[in-house]
Amino acid sequence: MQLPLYYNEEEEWNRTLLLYDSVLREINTKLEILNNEFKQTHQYNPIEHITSRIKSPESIARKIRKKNLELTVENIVKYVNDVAGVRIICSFTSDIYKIASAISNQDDVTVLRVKDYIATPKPNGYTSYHMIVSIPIFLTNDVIDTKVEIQIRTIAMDFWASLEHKIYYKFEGKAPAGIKDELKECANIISFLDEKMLSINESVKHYHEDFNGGVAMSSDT
Ligand code: 0O2
Repeated sequence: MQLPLYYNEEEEWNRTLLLYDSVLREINTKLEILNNEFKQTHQYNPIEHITSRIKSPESIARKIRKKNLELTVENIVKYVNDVAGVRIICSFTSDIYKIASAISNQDDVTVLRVKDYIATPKPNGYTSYHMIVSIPIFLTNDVIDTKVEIQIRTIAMDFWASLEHKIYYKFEGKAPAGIKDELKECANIISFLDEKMLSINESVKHYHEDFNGGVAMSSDT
């Protein structure tokens, strides 16, 4: 589907899409570099995988309608923060905050908004860390700050969100209370699993430190 924009806005929209495509490339490169650096320094990579997308025209139009706005390029750029979106799937909850701070600390990244649904989950149980950032895109004669939404979550959080999205979609947002309760219960189990996995990982790290320390000591003596 094409966005039903005014005919004279087509060229502007194509230029805007080029910016969104560019910002996804920029953020993906940044993440790849961070992951490689982490792998080299700590012998493990915090990022399991990354997906990115440009929001579908239907979804952009829906969001603009929900905000009671006219469908213009100006309104999309100003009010739809997640036209460009990247989702980072991490191993452990602690990785989420490490990655978020490594991104925020970069000089060319401006953090516009943070929604920490891990510290404060949504009432339905949804957890994830969301950031809206802007990154400058260098064109021939212009530098244009372009927004991208970054969602960071663990494998378990992603598992829940993907399935909840499918189930909820089937009910067109009007899932019966019983289903909602069961989904919430699953979210609690997911959160327990994440905590458990993190704690196992911490124990393994201590075990390694002790073991390596022990080896070093015994080779010293
Ligand atoms: P899609 O298809 O993922 O793009 P805003 O207009 O930015 O102020 P918004 O969009 O509600 O407000 O922002 P928020 O809260 O940061 O959440 C936006 C995105 O987070 C959603 O995008 C989903 O991807 C995800 N999300 C938020 N809540 C839920 C939830 O309860 N369940 C699931 N599965 N995902 C959620 P979109 O635009 O809905 O869809």
